[in-house]
Amino acid sequence: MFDSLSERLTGIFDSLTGRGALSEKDVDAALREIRVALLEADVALPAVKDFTKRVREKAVGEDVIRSVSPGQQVIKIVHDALVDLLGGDGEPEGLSLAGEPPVAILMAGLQGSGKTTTTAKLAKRISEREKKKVLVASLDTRRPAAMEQLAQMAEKAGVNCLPIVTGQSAVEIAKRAMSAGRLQGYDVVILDTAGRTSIDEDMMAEAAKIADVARPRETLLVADALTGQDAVETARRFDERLKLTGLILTRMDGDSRGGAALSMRWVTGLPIKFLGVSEKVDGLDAFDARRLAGRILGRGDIVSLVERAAQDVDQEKAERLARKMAKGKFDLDDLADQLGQLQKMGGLGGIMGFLPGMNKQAKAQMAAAGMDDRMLKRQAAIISSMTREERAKPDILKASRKRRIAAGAGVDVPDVNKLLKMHRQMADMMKKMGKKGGKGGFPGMPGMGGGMPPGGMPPGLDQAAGDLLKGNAPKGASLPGLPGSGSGSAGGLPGLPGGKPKK
Ligand SMILES: Nc1nc2c(ncn2[C@@H]2O[C@H](COP(=O)(O)OP(=O)(O)O)[C@@H](O)[C@H]2O)c(=O)[nH]1
Ligand SMILES: [Mg+2]
Repeated sequence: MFDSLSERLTGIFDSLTGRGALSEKDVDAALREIRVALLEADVALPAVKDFTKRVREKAVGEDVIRSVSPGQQVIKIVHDALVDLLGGDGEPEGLSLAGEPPVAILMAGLQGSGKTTTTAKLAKRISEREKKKVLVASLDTRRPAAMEQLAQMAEKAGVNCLPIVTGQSAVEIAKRAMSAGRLQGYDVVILDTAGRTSIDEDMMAEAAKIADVARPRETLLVADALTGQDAVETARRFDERLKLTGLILTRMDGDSRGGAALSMRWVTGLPIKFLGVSEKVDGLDAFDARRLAGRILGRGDIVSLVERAAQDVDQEKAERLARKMAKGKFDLDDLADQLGQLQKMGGLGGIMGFLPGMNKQAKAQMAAAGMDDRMLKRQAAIISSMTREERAKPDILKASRKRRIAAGAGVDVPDVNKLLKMHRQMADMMKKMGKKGGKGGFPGMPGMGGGMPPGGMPPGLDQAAGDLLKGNAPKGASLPGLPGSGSGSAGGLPGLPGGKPKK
């Protein structure tokens, strides 16, 4: 999702990051690129204009000029503006189902947008999470198999479907559904309507009549995330006629360019309530503006990663580790601490999601290299299967001990060897760096650098991640975009093939 847009924006921000100060000219240059990227992602022009204007107002200002790292600041501004545009930071708006039952939910949208599928998904969600009794009804009299389709999906979702009576009009079915809902004690009735391939007056008139009969508490426009510039027009037309209360974007699992979500939200001001993420009945996610903005930007929320890192790093531990390292000591307990820290921060997956340039390809490479959270857990398990003495002096680990440890951790001896090798390499490097002296200050260990170098990773992360990557990445696999591994680090990071972030 959003890959083209996110990669584009990542490229733009890479050129901003790390520069001393941002002039108005810099901001305008960045905004031009953002504009093109958004347009290419099929965001509607007026939405693009509005968005870039907002960003410019905030970016060209004292805050940015005075801040330590203007590039980061602009990223944060763009990110916040995106979050804002997508509906803000608060709790995602759920469905409003209060009132005298049965409460009706009307599903509207073009044909093939995913109304029927989403009807079943919503029914499942409401009956399971809110413990409500849900009835679904198909008002699609146009397609012969449509009613049968909903009946089948309702069964999968574990909810009841209004029995099919042939020959009734959509409005008649709506009436029947509401009275069945009343008589049979349903809390919620979801009405799945017929769409058209394009907006026409017939469809709108029918939907409006259904709304009159059912008085829906929620009228949700279901739209395919793959629709491009049409999204604005569709949303506007439906909104004019139907008093929509929310949007649902489907096929977010697909190759969506993301423009539709932005434009529809922008033109209607309606909350995006859910995202459809698969064809299955459980493929419905609550909408989360921050998460989506992070994905659009492709660099996640660097700011919150930094905050999280600061929170989670145990200062005392970090200082103790720093002292040990200065003496050239880094034992397996220290490594276990580092692994634990990585895990606390959301595991590798969580961290990678935050890093710029981690596109699909890089993620696939990582997966191929076995770089996943299972590996982190496995490594932690290996260390915890060692005695205290073994952890302090890994040199005493001979074959029989390794076999015992492997059995204890549920891994094979080569896994133990791999971990020991990784530790040795880390320890060697640290010794080297310790000898180089200086006042700490090299990036890589928690608490040493004190703050994050512009464009770099939070302290501790790059080192740990770099070394974790080492010895696991297949030959030739390049992992673009791990910042902080570039020119700045004393001693470099042997673990990262192609150390500089990919441009
Ligand atoms: N991958 C994916 N497919 C979906 C999603 N929602 C719906 N579909 C598929 O889109 C097609 C049309 O969906 P349907 O519910 O029949 O659309 P309707 O004409 O609006 O009722 C079906 O093949 C669905 O399985 C989704 O979130 N992800
Ligand atoms: Mg349908």
